Amino acid sequence: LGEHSRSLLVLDRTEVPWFPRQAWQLDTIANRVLDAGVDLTSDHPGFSDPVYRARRGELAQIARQYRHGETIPHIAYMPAEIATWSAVFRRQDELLRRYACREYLDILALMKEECGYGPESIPQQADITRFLARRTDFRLRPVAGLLSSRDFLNGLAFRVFFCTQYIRHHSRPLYTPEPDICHELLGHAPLFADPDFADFSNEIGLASLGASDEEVKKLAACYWHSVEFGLCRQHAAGTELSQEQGNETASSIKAYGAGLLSSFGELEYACGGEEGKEGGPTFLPWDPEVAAVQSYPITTYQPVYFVAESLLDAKEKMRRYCEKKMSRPFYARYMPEVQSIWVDRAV
Ligand code: HBI
Ligand code: FE
Repeated sequence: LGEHSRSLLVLDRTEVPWFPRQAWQLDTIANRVLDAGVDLTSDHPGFSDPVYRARRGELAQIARQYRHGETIPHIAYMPAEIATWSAVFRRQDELLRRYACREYLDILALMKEECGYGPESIPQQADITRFLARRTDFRLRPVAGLLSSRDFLNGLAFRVFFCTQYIRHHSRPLYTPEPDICHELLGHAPLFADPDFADFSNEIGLASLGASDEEVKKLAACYWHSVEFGLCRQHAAGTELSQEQGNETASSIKAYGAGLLSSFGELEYACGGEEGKEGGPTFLPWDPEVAAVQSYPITTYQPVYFVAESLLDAKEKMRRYCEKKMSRPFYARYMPEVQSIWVDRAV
């Protein structure tokens, strides 16, 4: 288990890909970034800006030095970075009121009070982590860049979200080719304070431990169609009453996926149109079995969105899928008291 390479474990005479069983082992995973987070490609908006590149290097270094359990270091963001955040925050804040799910909006309001969310300054990961840990035992942890699907999802098994600390280039505040703090803090962080969403994320993470490459690919697709681009129905207050009376159900489709919540254009595209409109996206009911094999573009708006009945519905369907579909010969459970994975053999 001390090995850090991609070796195999033998569990119940079956070979299983290595996976972390204790939270400190996430330190190894966190530094296996696919792109160093600093080698920008020539089409990146910050490619020919030496100041931006140096800053990226600095933040990547802070992430690399971080060890599990430490307080996340305070980052002194520069005026140019704060200006970019402000532009994104102001624009998004207004749109979110119209298209984000209720759970997200309730939590965002709390985070404005308790975590320094607002247009004036960039919230600190340490403050967000304290907020999340108190509510759902979820945590953010700094990471220098993109991880493999397996490594990234393995973190969720420990209720840990690998979170970048840099911001997109100021020349294009509405565009980023990679996750940045606007995406992580506005898109992802708030919903980890929702118990159902937190458990949902944890569920995908646990299923990824020791899963086959093919299974990881399916889990990553489920993650994409939910945590990144998921929609859920929201029933207006008093709906139960009107349903009893046989009236039409007043429901609307709202966003809970981070890729939508942090994107100006796509949020409106996914939630602003009429369902079934010509030329608009396709909406399918949330079904992990279908989502697992539904292909997706990563550089354009999604042609297909999955709509859950609620965050609880999203979680329960995901749990059932994981119980039924994972081929590995054991159950994995997260034990929060000792921040370890309990492995139990299947019978
Ligand atoms: N790595 N750092 C980081 N952040 C992500 O959001 C991320 C990742 N690796 C893979 C990934 N997301 C997803 O697209 C899925 O493959 C899990
Ligand atoms: Fe994301």
